Amino acid sequence: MKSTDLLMLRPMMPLVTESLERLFTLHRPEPGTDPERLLAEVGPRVKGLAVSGVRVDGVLLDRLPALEIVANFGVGYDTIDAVEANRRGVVVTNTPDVLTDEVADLAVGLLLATVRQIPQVDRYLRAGKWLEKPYPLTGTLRGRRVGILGLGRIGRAIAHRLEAFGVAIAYHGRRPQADVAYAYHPSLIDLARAVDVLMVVAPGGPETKGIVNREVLEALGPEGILINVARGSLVDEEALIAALQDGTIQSAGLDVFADEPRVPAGLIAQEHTVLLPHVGSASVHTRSAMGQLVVDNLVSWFSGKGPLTPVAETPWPRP
Ligand code: 8YV
Repeated sequence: MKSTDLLMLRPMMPLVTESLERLFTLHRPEPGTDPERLLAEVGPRVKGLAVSGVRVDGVLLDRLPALEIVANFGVGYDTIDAVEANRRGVVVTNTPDVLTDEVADLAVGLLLATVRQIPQVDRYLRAGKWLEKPYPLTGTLRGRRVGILGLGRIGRAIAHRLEAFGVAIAYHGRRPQADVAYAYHPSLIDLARAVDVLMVVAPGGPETKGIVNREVLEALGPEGILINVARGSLVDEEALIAALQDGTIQSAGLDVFADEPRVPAGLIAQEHTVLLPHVGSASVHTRSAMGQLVVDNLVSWFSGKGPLTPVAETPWPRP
């Protein structure tokens, strides 16, 4: 394996970089140098690509004719054209399961923080305002109906946690799931009408771009809370800003944005939003498990044992 050439175009966590350097011939651009030069030099012999947030499309794949596998750090792989990779016989892997509980915990925390205004209350105390008067009464989770957009692994883990909070749970996804008792809504707008909390946990990419639009926010209504821990691309941010400004919905808790790390000023200006810098999986424990799974996928592949966690578009064994 040591003679196998791997490429890492952007820095990844030390656990990944150090393991791959030990086991393979890892190529990385020197800090401050143009990755283009490295690509021209080693691209033709690179067999494995380790990525986090790097766009992998036909243009990049053209530069990597010997590529066999793309190992993505993250369960979401909307930055990778997996259909195109499959067409070229390149396997794509992601990091499912190891982050499910962490992201679900964060999602529930973000919901509680948003509905009970926990960050705002903290700011209130620090500003010394408690000495003047108590913080105003907040909204509540009591009696709420929660809709989950995308009942995949993370969506289910969120629903499972929310059962303990005694809230009604419903969902929308491509199809109803036989093994859950939650109410299924065949369209997102129906789900939004039926609930007052919408939790976005569906994959990003062209199919889901902007599906949480003005109509959906109107259907969610003036008591409505939007929570997004998936991808910013699912939400029409302009429509969301307008909906928060004019009271179409009550508030939003967002861990993800359309153009990270840039966050629209129109969202930052809203005191009733809770905004997090994409930290759903960002604990030492879980990021280490994700990094290890990136390494393990590459090791398994180059040991001839196939990928451990191939994505749906590049099934293994090949059909
Ligand atoms: C990643 C994520 O850690 O897994 C995903 O899809 O969004 C995060 O858990 C992040 O994309 C890596 O920076």
